Amino acid sequence: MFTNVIVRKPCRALLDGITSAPELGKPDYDKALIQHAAYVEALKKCGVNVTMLEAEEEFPDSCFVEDVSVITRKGAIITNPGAASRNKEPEKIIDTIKTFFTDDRIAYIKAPGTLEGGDVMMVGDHFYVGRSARTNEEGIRQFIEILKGWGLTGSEVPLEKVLHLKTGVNYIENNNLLVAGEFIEKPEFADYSKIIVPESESYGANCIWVNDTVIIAEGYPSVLEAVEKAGYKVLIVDTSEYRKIDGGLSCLSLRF
Ligand code: CIR
Repeated sequence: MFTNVIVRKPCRALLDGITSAPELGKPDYDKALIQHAAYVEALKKCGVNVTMLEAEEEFPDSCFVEDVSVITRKGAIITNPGAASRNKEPEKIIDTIKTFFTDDRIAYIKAPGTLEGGDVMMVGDHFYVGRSARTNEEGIRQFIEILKGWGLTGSEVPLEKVLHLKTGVNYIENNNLLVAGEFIEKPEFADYSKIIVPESESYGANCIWVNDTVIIAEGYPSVLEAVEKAGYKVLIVDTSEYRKIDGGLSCLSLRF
């Protein structure tokens, strides 16, 4: 069960967020704000308390709070993002994290280690960590070391194609995993009950489980059908403006 969610209002500089898909165009800021408000409403429907942080114009991608911290049931890890324009972004979340955790329950990934929360997938007390262009070997080593100190475990998953681990694989509890692309065949995930997302809907694989409801992105009918068939309540949120800068449902919040 999650009790708390942290989100950050998108800033106007969102239009300059990092993107691998410039052909999708720039986000429309007003539309992004409306979508963000709908996202927050959906989260509230799942029974969580939402902490909304102020927009941070200095960091175009700062609404993607998932990347700057990983929150476990034992403590929070402040990350060290591999993307240069995001590297100092975690400083902006520390004060908020401190309202939830004492200093001995807050750990930090330090250079030369890099890690972004989008590369971390929590399955109970185990954390899969994608080794990506943003998260390096040293970052993963530090992360797993911190987890061990808290009685939790972690393991590395190499990525070849996608930005972050959760771009292509997401755990929705009850042993169910949504998988797309390179994650469909990965041996690490062989024992899960897999919902295979077709290539044409791969963006839709980034769903979030929040207290027995799965929030999914608008416009991915086979994902919707499969998640409903698996027995979940579903809420749909349009994330079209975030998709333009490689963002999705999981990146927009910290859930704990
Ligand atoms: C970035 O490239 O860092 C942002 N434009 C998108 C971050 C998406 N975050 C995530 O998948 N956790």
